[in-house]
Amino acid sequence: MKNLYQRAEFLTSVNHLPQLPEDIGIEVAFAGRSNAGKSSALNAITQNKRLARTSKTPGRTQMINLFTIDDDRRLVDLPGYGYAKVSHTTKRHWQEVLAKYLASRTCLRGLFLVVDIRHPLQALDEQMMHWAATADLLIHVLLTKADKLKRGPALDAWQRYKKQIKKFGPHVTSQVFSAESKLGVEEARRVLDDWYEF
Ligand SMILES: Nc1nc2c(ncn2[C@@H]2O[C@H](COP(=O)(O)OP(=O)(O)O)[C@@H](O)[C@H]2O)c(=O)[nH]1
Ligand SMILES: [Mg+2]
Repeated sequence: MKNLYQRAEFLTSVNHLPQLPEDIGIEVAFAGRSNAGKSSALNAITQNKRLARTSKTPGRTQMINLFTIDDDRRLVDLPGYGYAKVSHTTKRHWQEVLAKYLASRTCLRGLFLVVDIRHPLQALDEQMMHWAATADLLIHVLLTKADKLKRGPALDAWQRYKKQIKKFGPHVTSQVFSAESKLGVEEARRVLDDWYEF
């Protein structure tokens, strides 16, 4: 079957919410700590290595990047959080922008929370999930970099995450993923298909 996300194209980058495109159609946003693997996950899902820039230097994605799938559907790469080397002012700016975006964006259907499967869920991840749950958004947790673990430890980590994320509601889903090995890419696309009503 053809991958519908292959036709994703860069639309725009914005620093402030008023610069966003008109609030219509359906958006799905990817969030996570900087370096968690958001851009790589987007590239794997869209089968486009150059769609979202990936970096070995954490903290580089400091804008909201939007990609169109079609006239009514967009993917959103949110700025990574938790990067120690940015100023307090920058951190506060993005905290406010993320909170406001999740709370006020009407076309936002759901959040893909990208976490490194080797690390426990952190306070800022929980903060994002809390904001998303409060805004009645769908939440899917992508446990990425699973290629870094053997199958057993990866499944153990997934069980631990499931217990931790239960408190954000029974509708929160999660999966094991790897942009490197492409594990779980099809499953992630199926979740998107559902949210985008394809
Ligand atoms: N082994 C492995 N490395 C990954 C994976 N996803 C991302 N990375 C690496 O992790 C680093 C950060 O990835 P990036 O997608 O830029 O993270 P972002 O800051 O969340 O957008 C890069 O060096 C990627 O090559 C994965 O699934 N497996
Ligand atoms: Mg990125």
